Amino acid sequence: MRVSLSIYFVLFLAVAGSALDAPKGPAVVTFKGLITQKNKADTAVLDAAMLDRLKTYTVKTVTPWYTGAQKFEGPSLQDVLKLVGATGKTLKIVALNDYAIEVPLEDAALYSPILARRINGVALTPRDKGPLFLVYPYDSKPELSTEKFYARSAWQIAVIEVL
Ligand SMILES: Nc1nc2c(c(=O)[nH]1)N[C@H]1C(S)=C(S)[C@@H](COP(=O)(O)O)O[C@H]1N2
Ligand SMILES: [Mo]
Repeated sequence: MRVSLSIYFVLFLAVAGSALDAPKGPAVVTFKGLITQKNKADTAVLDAAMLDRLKTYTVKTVTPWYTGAQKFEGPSLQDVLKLVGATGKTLKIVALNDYAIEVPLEDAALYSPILARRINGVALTPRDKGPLFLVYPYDSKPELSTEKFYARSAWQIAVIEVL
C-alpha cells in the first residue's frame, strides 16, 4: 500500500510539473528565470493560442501614446505570471527593439496591468506596439499617470526574465 501510494505521488508530481503545454505556433513571448512551468529547456514559450486561452481583460484608458482613451484587450499580467509559475520579485522585460525595463512583480496584483494583444479590437502587430504591450489602467490611480509607469509600459515585448 505504502509503495503504490508513493508511485501515484511520483506520477502526480510528473504530471503537475509538466502542466504547461508545448507551443504549437510561433513564440509570442518567452519567459526565463524564476519560473516553475517550462516547456522548452529552461524557458516557457507561449504562443498566441496559449495566451488567447486565458481570460481577456479590457482596459480603457488615456495614454501618452494615443489621442483620447483607447480600448486595450489581452490577458492580465497576473494570469500570465500564474501560467508560467513566476516566483521572483522582478520582471526584466526585453522588447524587440532591445528596450529593457525592470518591473516589480507586485505591480500585477497592485494595478492589474494587461499584456495587451489588441487595440480597439484590432490585433497589435510589431509595427504598432505588438505583439504584446504592457498597459496599465493609467486613469485608475494618480500614480499610474507618471513617467515611472510609462517607462514600465514596454511594447513589442519578446522576452520576460523573472528575477
Ligand atoms: N518597446 C519599447 N517600449 C517602450 C519604450 C521603448 O523605447 N521601446 N520607451 C519607454 C519609455 S522610457 C517611456 S517613458 C514610454 C514612452 O515612450 P515615448 O515617450 O518614447 O513614446 O514608453 C516605454 N516603452
Ligand atoms: Mo521614459
